[in-house]
Amino acid sequence: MAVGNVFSRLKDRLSKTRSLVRNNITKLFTGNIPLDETILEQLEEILIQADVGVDVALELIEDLRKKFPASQVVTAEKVLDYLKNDLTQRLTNREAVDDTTHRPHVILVVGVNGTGKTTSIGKLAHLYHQEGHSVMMVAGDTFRAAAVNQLKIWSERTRAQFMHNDAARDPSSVVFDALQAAKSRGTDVVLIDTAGRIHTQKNLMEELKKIRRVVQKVIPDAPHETLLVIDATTGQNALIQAQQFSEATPVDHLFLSKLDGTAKGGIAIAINQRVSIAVKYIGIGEQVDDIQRFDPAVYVNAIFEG
Ligand SMILES: Nc1nc2c(ncn2[C@@H]2O[C@H](COP(=O)(O)OP(=O)(O)OP(=O)(O)O)[C@@H](O)[C@H]2O)c(=O)[nH]1
Ligand SMILES: [Mg+2]
Repeated sequence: MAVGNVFSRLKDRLSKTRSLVRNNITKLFTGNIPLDETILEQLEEILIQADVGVDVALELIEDLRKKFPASQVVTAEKVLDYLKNDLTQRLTNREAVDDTTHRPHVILVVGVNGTGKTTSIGKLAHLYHQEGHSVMMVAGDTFRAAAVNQLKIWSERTRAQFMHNDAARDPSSVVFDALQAAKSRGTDVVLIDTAGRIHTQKNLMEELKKIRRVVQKVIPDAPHETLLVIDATTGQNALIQAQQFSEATPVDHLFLSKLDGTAKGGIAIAINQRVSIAVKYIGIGEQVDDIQRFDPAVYVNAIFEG
């Protein structure tokens, strides 16, 4: 897809966050309003509602206060433009590693229940397939019977190899078999689905450790990437989840899902500011191609630009 299309699609999918930010700020400034304390407070409220985080919102407001004297009449576009540039300067560009030199390149997908792990695996398979890689999906969620079938459907949609074991209660055995098969077949990318879990569930976190050990038994330097999927619609909870989960188990990158369904899209910015792990991908819908690489500056533009 051409870059321009990607950007307009992102703008479109972020429309809930965009309209919260742009429409409300535009409304504030109808009729040549000076940027006084009342307006600044309302601006702060809008930014907090969009989940950019309280500290980021306060800093932005402080910058606005310094930049524009209280008596000065400003337009909404001027304020939006200032916020966009100010935020862009604050963004941290964390390099998300993109190394697919291993064969197979093993990606372990983890996260809390219902955040979008299985769906995101479908999208990743599509992405890798488009780049010419052969892909294998591994049904490591042996908790729910429906989970295996859900992944199978995604494998059919994306023409990915599919590995499962209906008899296995322990995901490690499926993972072991799958990786051996991937090695002997020369598969490029292996995506391992896992059951949803909360970082405080000791047994389930132990299970993840065991999966990692088994992966390493077959391929010593794997998993090459552990992706934590977090649900943007949970707002500030998503940020807390990212912090707590990554303290409990190794995580390389974040996949921030469901940004299309929320006005809390500022959470991507809050995460960029507060979490040391990079958001690598964003999910912007339920279809196979509703995935984009996360570029913080492009993202801020998509929210603030007219
Ligand atoms: N709108 C929207 N919906 C999404 C996105 N990603 C996932 N979903 C939806 O979120 C719901 C849960 O997705 P799953 O992929 O099943 O989540 P999961 O993390 O695998 O769930 P468990 O395996 O039960 O822990 C489904 O209805 C998906 O269609 C997204 O980017 N946008
Ligand atoms: Mg799942």
